Parts: sequence; C-alpha cells; structure tokens
Amino acid sequence: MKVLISICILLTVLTLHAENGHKLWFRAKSTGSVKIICSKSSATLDIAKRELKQTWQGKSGATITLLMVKSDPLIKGDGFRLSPGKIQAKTDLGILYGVFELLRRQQTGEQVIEEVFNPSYERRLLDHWDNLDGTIERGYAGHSIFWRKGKDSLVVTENDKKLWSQYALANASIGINGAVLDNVNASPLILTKAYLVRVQAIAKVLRPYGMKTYLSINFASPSVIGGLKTSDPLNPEVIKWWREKVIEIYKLIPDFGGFLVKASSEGQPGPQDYGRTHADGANMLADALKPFGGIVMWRAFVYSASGDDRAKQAYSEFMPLDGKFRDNLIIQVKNGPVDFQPREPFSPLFGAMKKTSLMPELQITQEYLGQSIHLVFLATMWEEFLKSDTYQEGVGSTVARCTDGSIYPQKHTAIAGVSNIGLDTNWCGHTFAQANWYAFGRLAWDNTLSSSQIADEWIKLTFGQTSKDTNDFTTPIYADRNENFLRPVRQMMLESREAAVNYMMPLGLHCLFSPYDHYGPGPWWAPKYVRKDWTAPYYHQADTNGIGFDRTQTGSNAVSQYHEPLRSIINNVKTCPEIYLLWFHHLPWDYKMKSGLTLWDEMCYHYEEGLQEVRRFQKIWDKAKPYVDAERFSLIQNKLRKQCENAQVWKDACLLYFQQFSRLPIPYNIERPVHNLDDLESARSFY
Ligand code: BDP
Repeated sequence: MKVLISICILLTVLTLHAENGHKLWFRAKSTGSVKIICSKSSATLDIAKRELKQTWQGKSGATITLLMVKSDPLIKGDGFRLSPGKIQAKTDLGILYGVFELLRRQQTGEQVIEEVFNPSYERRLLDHWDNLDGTIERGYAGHSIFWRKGKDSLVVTENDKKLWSQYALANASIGINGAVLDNVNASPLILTKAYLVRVQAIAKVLRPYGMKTYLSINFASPSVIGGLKTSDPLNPEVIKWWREKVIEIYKLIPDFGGFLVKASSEGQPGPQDYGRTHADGANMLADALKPFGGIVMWRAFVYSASGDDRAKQAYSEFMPLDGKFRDNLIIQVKNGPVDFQPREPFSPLFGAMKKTSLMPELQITQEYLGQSIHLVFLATMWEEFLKSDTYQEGVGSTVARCTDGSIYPQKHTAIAGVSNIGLDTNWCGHTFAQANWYAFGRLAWDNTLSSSQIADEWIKLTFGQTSKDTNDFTTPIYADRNENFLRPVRQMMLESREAAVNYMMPLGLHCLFSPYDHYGPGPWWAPKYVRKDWTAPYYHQADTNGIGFDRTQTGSNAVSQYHEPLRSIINNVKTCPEIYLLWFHHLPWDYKMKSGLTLWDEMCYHYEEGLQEVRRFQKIWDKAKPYVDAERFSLIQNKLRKQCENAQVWKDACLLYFQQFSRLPIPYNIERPVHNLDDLESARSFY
C-alpha cells in the first residue's frame, strides 16, 4: 500500500513537472533583480512591471525607467521607443509592448539600441471560429477556451479566468490586440443577454492586456432572436433593433471592438436575402456602431453557384461597391481568391479597392495544411503573400503596403488570423503550431519581418536554454546549440510549407482535398449531387490532354482582375511563375517546363520531393534530441512519423490518380507508390 501511495505521489510530481507545452514561448525566469522606475500605475502597467521582474535576464540590479511621453512625433498609437534602460510610450499598452520587446531581446541575445517600434496595423486580431456549444469549426486543438456545452456552460469559473488571462498575456507578448470570440458562421444566440454577460466577463480579463473583444454576428438576428418579421437592413424596425442591441452591448463592454460578419455566403443569411447589397447591410451595422467607435469587418468570402470561376467572384461582387462603404467599415479579404489553400496567388481585391479599407484574413489553424499533425510553419506563406506586388500604384505596391495605410489613406487598418487555439494543454495541438500563432502576431505587428527572424526568435524562446546554459551568447555551449539545434530546426521550419505544397498540390494545383475533413487527398471526389465548384475536378480539370485551370484571357479571364504588368505576366504561360502555373493555365502533359522536363515528370518530382523533405525533417528532429525535453521531443517525433505516412498517401494518391489521364510512367528514379489507388479512393479518413 505504502509503495503504491509513494508511486502515486511520484507520478503526480512527475506529471506536474512534465513539459506539456502549456508555457508556450514563456520559458525564462529572472536571473537577477531589476529596479523599475515608473511614476504611473494601472492594471496594464502592473502587468508590465510583473513581467519585467519575473523574467529579467539583464544585469542584476539594473534600473529600467518606464516613461509615458506626450510628444514624441515618431511614436504612433501603441508604439514605443526602446533604449537601454528606458522604455517610452504614449499609452500604457505601448509600455507593455516595450517591455515584451526588451525581454524578448534579452532572451534571444539581440541587442538593445535606441529604436522606435510602431505597429503595421492598428488592429491585430484573432478570429476564433468557436461555436457556442464549445466545438470549434476547423479547430484541431480541442474545444473552445471561451464556450462550452451543458447546464453550467455560462458560469464563469476561476479556471476560465486563469486560462483567459494566460491567453491574453501570450497575445499581448506578440502584439495581438483583439479577439473575435465566436465563429463566423454565427449563432444568433451570441447577442442574447446571457451570452453577452459572458462576453463581458471575458472582456474584463482581456482588457488589461490591451485586447478588445469583437463578435461575429448573424445577419438574421433581428428576426431570429428579436421577434421581427424581417432582417432587411433597410427596414426601420431592423435598424432600430441593431441600434438598441449595440447600445446594450456598449453598456456591458464600453470598449467593445465591433462586429465581424459573414453574410450572403455559404448559406449564411445576408442583405441579398432581401434584395439588398453588401453595402446596404454593412453600412447599416456600421452606422449603429459608429457613435461608440466600433467597427464592422465585413467578409468578402462570397461565391455563388453561378458557374462563373469561383476565384473571380469576390472581386466581381465587391469592386462595384468600392467607395460605397462607411469609414468605420473594413472589408476582410482572405489572402487568396479561393480558400486558404496551401498556395494561392493573392486575392486581386488587394490594392484594387482604393476607396475602401481592406484587411487581410489569414488562417492560422491549418485547415488545409495538415491540421495539428503536420509541421508546417506558415510565416513563409504569409511573407510571400504580404510581399506580393499588386503593381496597383507602380512597382512595390505590395499587399502589405496596400493594406497598412502606406499607400491608401485607410481610416482603419487591420489584419486577422483564424485562431488555432483550443483547450489542449499545449494550446495548439502541435508544438510547432504554436509557432504559427506566434508568427501571426509578430507579422501583424511588423509586416516587414522575415520568417527566418520569426522562426529564430520562436525557437529560442520556446525551447529555451538548457539549465547549464548561461545567457552569454558567446559561450561554447551556445555555439554548439546554435549549430546543431537552432540552425537546422529553423531551416526545417522555413522549408516546411514548401514541403507541404510539394506533397499536396504543387505547381499551382489547388482544392484537391478529401471533402470529409480537408486533410487527406481527394482529387477524384466529384459526386453528381454536389455543386461543381465543391469538387476537385472542377479545379484541376485533368483529362488526357492535360491539367490545370485556364484562367487566362481566353479562359475564365480571372487574370483580368490583376493589374498590369502582372496581368500579362501571369496570362503568358512563358512568364507565369511556375508556382502558379496550373492555377492560371491548362497545359498538356508533355508541356516543357523551365527545367527541361515535361509537366508530368516535373509534377512527379515535386510530389517525391515533398515526401523526401519530410523524411529529412525526421532526421533533423531526431538529432535535436539532446537539446529538447523528452516530452516535446517524442510528441513531435511521433507527429513527424504520421506526417511522413500522410505525405506518402498524398504522393501516391495524386500520382496514381493523375496518371490515369497522363498515361505516362512515373519517372523510374522515383520511389514507387506503396498504396493502391482503389484503396485510397474508398478510404474515408487518412488521419
Ligand atoms: C472554409 C471553411 C469553412 C468556413 C469558411 C469561411 O472550410 O468551415 O466556414 O471557410 O471562411 O475554408 O467562412
């Protein structure tokens, strides 16, 4: 019995100390004391002081001055000026951000020299696709941290508050300053009193960390929960209903951020149900929010079953409305014109809508990128997107500059990422998925950061130093770690997205997913009963003549939505970048690629390369063992094994399926498929 009890105690102690990933990128503990001079006090400044004390890694006994300044023309909004020994800002939140920058530099060995830091976007938001019953749409890390099912679902517990404040701290540390708390496929119930009271409780916890709360709303709320006969945005009763609802919300949450709206899209109600335009619907809500400083984020993710190329539809529908939207309204546009695919060109709306504020929507949750199983670092994808040149105002009109106010005088600037956070102990389901949360925040703060720098920071913060290490980055121990851990792991992260593109859908292919879970391959999936633009063959158009979607001037003419010279570049098969080749062109299987190979052979090599890259990641990770705690090491090792299995499935499925059309052999220096196409086609799940 005694032995049993001792074992139990031992196990409890061990689990308590087991590394479960919950601490995210907060690993450092103070290595000495710090004296803080700050004449002001507030909840936000208290957090700043607490963090400084708890994680100080600088010289013991040093002094840090936190100074509020009124007139520093270089500091904007919640920006700050960081110099050795001093952080200056115009707002308390600016001071908190400055503290995090300083602590990050101490932990990563980056120097502190006098420098001003300003955010690229005024609003840097996480969109949670959390349902009120606690499930998460496209969530792969457990249930919602905000909502749950059951009788006591709305009771706010101490555990809730603790988790929300940890969440808010993590967001503040990377500059995220807002959260949309519920799914874009919104339940009208979110606007009922009981739920609003819970939103108020959440807002209270997030507030000191500088995070505002926002809600996704259902456009039909007035008729569904308000008892009205209609939700027509031009109906006076409906207008009044929304005005009163907004007043009710601001009474509870005075700094409420605003509404996110998915309307007239994928079956969601919207103004078009009443013969009204997106502008009619969106402006009505914007007017209700205006007196309180709230904004509307209206999504451009719309496409009908009209038969027109789906990639063209958001542009076709929204461009005619440019200039018709209120100034407290932002159109939220997904990075690509279709839907968060492993690779898409940027949406042509960026830069094109010149009289309307536009915000990018990125997807942090890896719906189409291996979910919480595959190691795919998304910063490279976002960097590629943000740096894409729209040419709208000449060379250098990048998406980043078209959306952050550098080119167009947008009243509001914002960027959103669909969150990958859930109740899983490690928040994101995969340790490396935490890097995507981190990267989103860092890029939202500074859209010029390189993915390499972000990866570098994240690895150092997340895997910390070993206990033997000092913070002296010149020590031999550090050099060894740098060479054998940091460098290869960073390289792996930077290559990981391209690897996924290679083994899933290279050369501009897209939407080849199994429809059941958006995880495994389903290039064959095309039942007669579903609309064509929900089937894979609609997008790959493979037949014995060739493969690819013809979006050139003689095809769907989606190219016309891009500005010159880009339009001509992508329209011409000779100048179209090969990464987008089959997005814009339908080409014969024996088309000659730049490498001299035929399209078919080139495609085969890409699939093979994707698989081999994951094989290499396995080796890199195995070698990382001495530098990582046992728990996270084996968790990631296991996930990489699964990723490898799935990369093999992807390669086999796509090559065997497309081979039926190409009727060409898979090049003989490539490993043969190990699955049968029939088995893959009848499989329901590849997890
Ligand atoms: C798609 C998701 C779907 C979302 C939709 C959206 O599969 O669950 O509701 O996007 O963004 O990618 O509204």
